[in-house]
Amino acid sequence: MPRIELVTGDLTAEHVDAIVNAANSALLGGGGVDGAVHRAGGPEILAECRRLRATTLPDGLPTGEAVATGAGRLHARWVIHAVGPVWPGPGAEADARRELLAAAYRNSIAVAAGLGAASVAFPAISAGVYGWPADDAARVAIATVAAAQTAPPLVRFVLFSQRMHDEFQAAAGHLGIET
Ligand code: AR6
Repeated sequence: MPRIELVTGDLTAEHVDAIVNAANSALLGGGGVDGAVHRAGGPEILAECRRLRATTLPDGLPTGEAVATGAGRLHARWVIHAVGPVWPGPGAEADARRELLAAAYRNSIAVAAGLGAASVAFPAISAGVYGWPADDAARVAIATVAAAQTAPPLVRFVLFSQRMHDEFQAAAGHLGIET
């Protein structure tokens, strides 16, 4: 199990091997973390995303999957673009999509480990524009990362607000995971 750290702050200021971007299937930028990553990282990241779309991912990156690019001007070697699901509202569909949210974390961790990253920083995937409730998003994030078989030794969750940090702290406490 990786060491898990929870911090409040801006993901794009992280000094880690890999930064995970909460992207969308088009991989061509957007708001939230995605906008911040492309703004801070510069045009190289978008150029690489466009190349991926023109070659291996003509239909975009499916929800739950992850793919790496370089990190441009960010203090990282790679950006791992992951696509979380949109919150559908409570009910059966939420249960199905929760698995896709877990997959977004699992696949990002697998890509980071495959690259040989020693550290990876995550935002709270799906918990912004995609509307996933913060407590649920935090539980899925922490439980999935803690269960990862092969993971970088350090996983940092970089939460944008104290409230989100508190949710992650509570989830870790609930699951008995030290941070
Ligand atoms: N550092 C850390 N966390 C941040 C930052 C930042 N710089 N900026 C926002 N957050 P979101 P999603 C938090 O919306 O819900 C985009 O348009 C934010 O407060 O970035 O997966 C994409 O292109 C929230 O807690 O991602 C997609 O279309 C969390 O990061 C769509 O939004 C995730 O919010 C993806 O939506």
